[in-house]
Amino acid sequence: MTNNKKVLTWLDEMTKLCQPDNIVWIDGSQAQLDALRKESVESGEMIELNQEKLPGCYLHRTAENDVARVENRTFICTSKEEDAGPTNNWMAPADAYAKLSKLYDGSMKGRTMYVIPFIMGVKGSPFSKVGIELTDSIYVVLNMDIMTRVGKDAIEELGEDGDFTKCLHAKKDVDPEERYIVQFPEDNTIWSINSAYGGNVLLGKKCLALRIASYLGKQEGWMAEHMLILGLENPQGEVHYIAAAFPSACGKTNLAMLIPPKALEGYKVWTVGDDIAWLRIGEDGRLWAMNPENGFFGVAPGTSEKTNYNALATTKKNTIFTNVLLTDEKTVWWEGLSEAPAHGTDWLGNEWTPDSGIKGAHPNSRFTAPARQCPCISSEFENKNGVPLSAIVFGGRRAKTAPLVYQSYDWNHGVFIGATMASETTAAAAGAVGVVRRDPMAMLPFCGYNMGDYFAHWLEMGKKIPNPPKIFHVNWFRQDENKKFLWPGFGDNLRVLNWIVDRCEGKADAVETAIGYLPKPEDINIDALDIDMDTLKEILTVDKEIWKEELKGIKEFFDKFGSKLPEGIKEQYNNLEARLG
Ligand code: GTP
Ligand code: SPV
Ligand code: MN
Repeated sequence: MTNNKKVLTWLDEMTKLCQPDNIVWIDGSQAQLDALRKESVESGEMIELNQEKLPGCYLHRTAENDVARVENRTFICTSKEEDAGPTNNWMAPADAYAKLSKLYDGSMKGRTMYVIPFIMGVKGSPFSKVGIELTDSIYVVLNMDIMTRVGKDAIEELGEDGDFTKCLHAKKDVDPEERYIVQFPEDNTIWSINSAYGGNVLLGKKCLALRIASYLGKQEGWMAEHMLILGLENPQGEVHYIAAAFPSACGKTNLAMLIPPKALEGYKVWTVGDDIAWLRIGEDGRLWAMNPENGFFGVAPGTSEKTNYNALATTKKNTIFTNVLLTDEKTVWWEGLSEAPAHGTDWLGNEWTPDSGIKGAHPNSRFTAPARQCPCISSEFENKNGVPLSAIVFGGRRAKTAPLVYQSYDWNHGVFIGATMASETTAAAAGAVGVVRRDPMAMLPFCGYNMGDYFAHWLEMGKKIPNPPKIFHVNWFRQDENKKFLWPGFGDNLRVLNWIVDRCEGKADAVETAIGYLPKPEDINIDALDIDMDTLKEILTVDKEIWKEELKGIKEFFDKFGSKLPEGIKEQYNNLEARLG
């Protein structure tokens, strides 16, 4: 398919290592993909769903031990350990290559190696990046086809001499003890082995578009962020673009596809992206965002017609479901979708009833769906330059501490707010759920270099953007004593976005507090909402004692970075400490 010598040399080397029986280039044609779908159904790797109700849809079950990203087995391999930093696992590149080469050695004997050329970004955009993933999994091929732009287009984009990210994946025996997700930023290389779960194996996504891309962005003067991008259109037809970083399973897909409540008729939200944003300074001096992905790899549980109609509509055709419940009529179900079916097959493949006492779908079960099928996809989704940002929003799950919304004093203070983000952990990564951890800019698991240098890069970017977006923080997850959410969330989050846009336009007032600008309660529209003024006031209060405790956690986290913590961040810390008194 290509004469690019770099590709051919690398392919030759990897073939010698993995020793597949066959090599198949993915050209992106429907005929080829159809044949692969058929093959995967025949082998049992995928289950064909009810083609009348869910045309082009399939179900895949992963191994029980392989249902989420594995952060403790994810490595950043830079020559110097300090370049990976205190928040990443590190191995010396030579050691990692040696260790993993042994695992890959002969791993594809008796199997087919698929060669998937793909583009992250729109073809022909100066901001796009090409990758090639080698894999022995058809599930990976079919998911990459949805999530990225695969085949001939990518080969053309690459050209005779272009550079690309070298991605190698082998499913091997899915052994959790020998599972590795390894990034070599200095070599533009990713090696993944012994997993078959999305985030660990769809190497264009977190591995390339965040870990490798964040490293490239630092060198090249741009940013790769774990952010959704949405366009908020007001009744006058004006659109403001907002990018928002929330940790995994904290509401990006939901916010990106928000449907306005009845009380706010005339507003409309357009989806540009739901997970990753690449940010660059435009010729007009604003910060522009583009979504490098071509599909959504979304959390299934909790997705319903009521909470996220648009996501659900997106998954009605050409979608791959991973680890959801299979109903007796070969459709899919998960907790939070609707009333439970009386009988079905759970994500482990066992017979299930609502009385089984276990969940029918895994809490991190997912759908992979083409972005273009989304009813509210933005007209700018394929714009080669992306969209200009009015606001950047950070957020997380905090039962107490963080108020519903607040605005930073300026860019540097906004970077500090991002750097001090914390959130309760979710099922998107292996490990305990519900534990508060620091997750700066929602990038803790995805920053491809020293996070201290990453903070410095954010501060540097601020100096170079003549007309930067305003920076905010939101928390949809404040709880009362009975752990009930105090804010209705979902579509009603638009009420908060409206205050944000009004602030960007200089239309709304604010109260100056120790942590930033907060809305006056009466400036948040709660028309026709089942929430009283007292509750709203409660979620808009800043408890100085809780925040003084918070400072301790922040300090402890920052201390890890030693001399890598930028002065600009220390200064912000000192300012906050002083304001809290
Ligand atoms: P990743 O794909 O892992 O990056 O996740 P995400 O950030 O896109 O999260 P997503 O939108 O899929 O939401 C994850 C879970 O949070 C789902 O179960 C949602 O139903 C729930 N959720 C989303 N928005 C809200 C909200 O405003 N309030 C409440 N209470 N729950 C929400
Ligand atoms: C996340 O965990 O933030 C995801 C899912 O978007 S995964 O692709 O598995 O990382
Ligand atoms: Mn994500």
